[in-house]
Amino acid sequence: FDAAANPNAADKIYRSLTIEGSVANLDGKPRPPPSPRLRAQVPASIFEKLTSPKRAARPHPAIPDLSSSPSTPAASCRKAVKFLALLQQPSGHWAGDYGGPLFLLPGYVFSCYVLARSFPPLAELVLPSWKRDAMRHYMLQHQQDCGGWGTHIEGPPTMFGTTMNYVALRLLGAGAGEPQVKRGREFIREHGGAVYTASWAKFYLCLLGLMPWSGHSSVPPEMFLLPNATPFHPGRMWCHARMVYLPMSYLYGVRYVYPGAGTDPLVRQLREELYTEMYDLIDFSCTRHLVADIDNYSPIGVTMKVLQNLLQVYETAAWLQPFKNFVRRRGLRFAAEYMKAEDLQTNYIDIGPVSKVLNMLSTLHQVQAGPTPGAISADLLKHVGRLDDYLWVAEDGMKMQGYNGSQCWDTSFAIQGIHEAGLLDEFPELAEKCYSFFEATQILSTPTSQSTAAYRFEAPAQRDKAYRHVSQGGWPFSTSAHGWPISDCTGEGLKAVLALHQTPTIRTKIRDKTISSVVSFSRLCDAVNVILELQNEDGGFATYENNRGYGWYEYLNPSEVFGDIMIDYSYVECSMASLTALSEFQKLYPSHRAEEIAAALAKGRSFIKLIQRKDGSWYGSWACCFTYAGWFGIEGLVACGEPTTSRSITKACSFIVAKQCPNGGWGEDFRSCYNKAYAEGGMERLGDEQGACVINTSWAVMALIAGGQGGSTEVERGIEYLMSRQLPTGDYPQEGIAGVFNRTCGITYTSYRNVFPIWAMGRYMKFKREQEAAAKA
Ligand code: LAN
Repeated sequence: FDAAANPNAADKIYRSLTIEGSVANLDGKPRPPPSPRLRAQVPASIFEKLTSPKRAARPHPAIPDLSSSPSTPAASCRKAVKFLALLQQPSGHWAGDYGGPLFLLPGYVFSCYVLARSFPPLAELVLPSWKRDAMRHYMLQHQQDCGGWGTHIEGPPTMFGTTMNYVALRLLGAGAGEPQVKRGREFIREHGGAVYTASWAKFYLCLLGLMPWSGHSSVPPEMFLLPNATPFHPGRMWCHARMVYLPMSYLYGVRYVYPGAGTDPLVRQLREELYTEMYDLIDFSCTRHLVADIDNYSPIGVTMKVLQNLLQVYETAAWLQPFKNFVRRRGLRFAAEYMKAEDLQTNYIDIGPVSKVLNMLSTLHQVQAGPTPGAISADLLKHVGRLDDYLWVAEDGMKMQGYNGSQCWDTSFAIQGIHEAGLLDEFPELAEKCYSFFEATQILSTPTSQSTAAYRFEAPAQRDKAYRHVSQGGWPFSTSAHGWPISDCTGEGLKAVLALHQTPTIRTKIRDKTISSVVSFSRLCDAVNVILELQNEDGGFATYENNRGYGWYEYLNPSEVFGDIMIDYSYVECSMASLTALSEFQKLYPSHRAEEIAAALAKGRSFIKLIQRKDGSWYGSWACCFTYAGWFGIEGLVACGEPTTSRSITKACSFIVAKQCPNGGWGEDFRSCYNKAYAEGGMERLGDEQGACVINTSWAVMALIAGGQGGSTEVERGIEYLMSRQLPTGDYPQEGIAGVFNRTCGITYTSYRNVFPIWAMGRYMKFKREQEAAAKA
């Protein structure tokens, strides 16, 4: 890394490195000496800056009062808000590292490598040397002692994670003889070679010319041409699975191989490095179903294997080819058009990081197969322009995030936490910036302006063509440019706006027209409409769309490494966020769609009870895990009118109480998500010595107070625990990975450690205020 030649990059990395460092300096204590590992890995020029005594001596002007150690929850909460306020971005949201998965950056590297090789003038844009170095740094940081990489940063090694990262490292310039690269290769070979990696990794190997397409099962784009009524039509799949298999089907359909593969010496070397036998001697048509045990979370069922074998006949039998070619052309045309619509609707961000890079490669293929293969198209450049949206630089290097950020989600929690603490008026600037963020982030119309004519979304028929749900009025997880609304993000966004509308400083500014852009009543109603439309038959709420398929689709899950990805299920989290928002809205606007909201709440209440486990717990799908879901379950039920004395709620509270650690905190291991059974005590290395951590403790405390147990000693001890874990700056330690998706992959939510303690303490203070008021009355 040549920092002198790349001052901007150096500065970017330097700033991200010092977010922690500068704050740590402020308590006046000398910083611990940097570890030899850091010293070895951080470029010397940056290292100097980081450790310079001049920097350590310079106090941050905005951080007040580092010496005081708060003795009450109110003081501790206020201090935490002050710290959080420092991290707010000028546009009103909180930005944070949304990394964790380790299979995303390699996909990014592969696509950019192919793009750069195809269009050398783009090379400096997509993979300049400073990015390559920062990415390599990240991969090397997360390699495990055994030589392998996990599917995510805290997971055990998998062939999926290892093959992806190994190949990416090599493409980024790491030499085959480097010790860490060697260890990675040994890991792959010890596990039988890359023929044992998971299917998604095989897909990338085929794209790069490191495996022939005969080694990959068929992903026919024709599946999109099936009548919509077909029970396993892709339009019924969970949108993330659909939008990943869409470009996969296109690239498989055209059998895309990186055009330079034949002449690239690296490809030749990798073909020898990745397998235990000589590449040319391997019969890849026999290795399609192979997968290492360490990857095989969702083994491919017999039904799917039979189907894949039948499809193989369809792909190869000579007598079928005229028919196949005929339908394939149509399938490919549909897939290309659908991808284009997605690109336009999301401003080339696309729904997620996997489809982003695969859509870009598909666009590249269209250019290469078009009349002027040497000309870079505008579409391609627009794709390139949105690549950086997914990148994040932190102390462990440059990574690809799980989304283009978690801006809206984090901000909606922050606002609700501060609101419940009764502190929004004390932070008027923060509140106003958040308000304009929510105003700007609400999705105002179903995306039309740039969409192709075929996919203009005004009419349901056109929406249906892209299998999309109504968007107008929803809030996204990240930004409005991304544009996919989500049930719970809409719910949390709506609650945040309602909280801001109740804040006197914001009310005054809206009345005096100092705030000019407001979330009008009709826009609130649009949000309510999105939520109501999203309620499933079972009374619950899924993520982006209604439930359109059946649980048995999982027998057709071809991914091996992920679980429960085939359809959009009803989740306790999405249900609670949607239902609490409806209930809050109804309290303020009792006459709008009153009967429908009441019916939705009643149905939602039955659903949440239905999915409660016998022991009183709920399984959490999107964060770790039973503690998270316990908060959602209890709060959701209460919002739907369930009395806190009901059996459901008392059982749920008892479950949580029973998990409290002796030191008053709560902690849950990531294995809970994977095994779907509460795993305690595994967090020692990431939480405190008893396995407790601040985020889980906050969720538990919030759940218990919502469940009517605010006066219990468990809650008091939880609050004391949170206070004891606060750092002198008002920050909290970053502990184990909190988020999860698809059962097996962890994902980092950096703001949780700041926001949830505020919310828990805020809720506790509110409880105390109400208790005192009741006593006086
Ligand atoms: C997310 C992030 C947000 C999350 C919540 C809103 C928190 C949740 O309550 C509902 C599900 C949702 C929207 C969610 C689903 C899965 C996502 C999109 C992610 C965890 C972010 C990344 C992940 C996506 C699937 C990663 C790409 C990987 C693939 C296997 C396609």
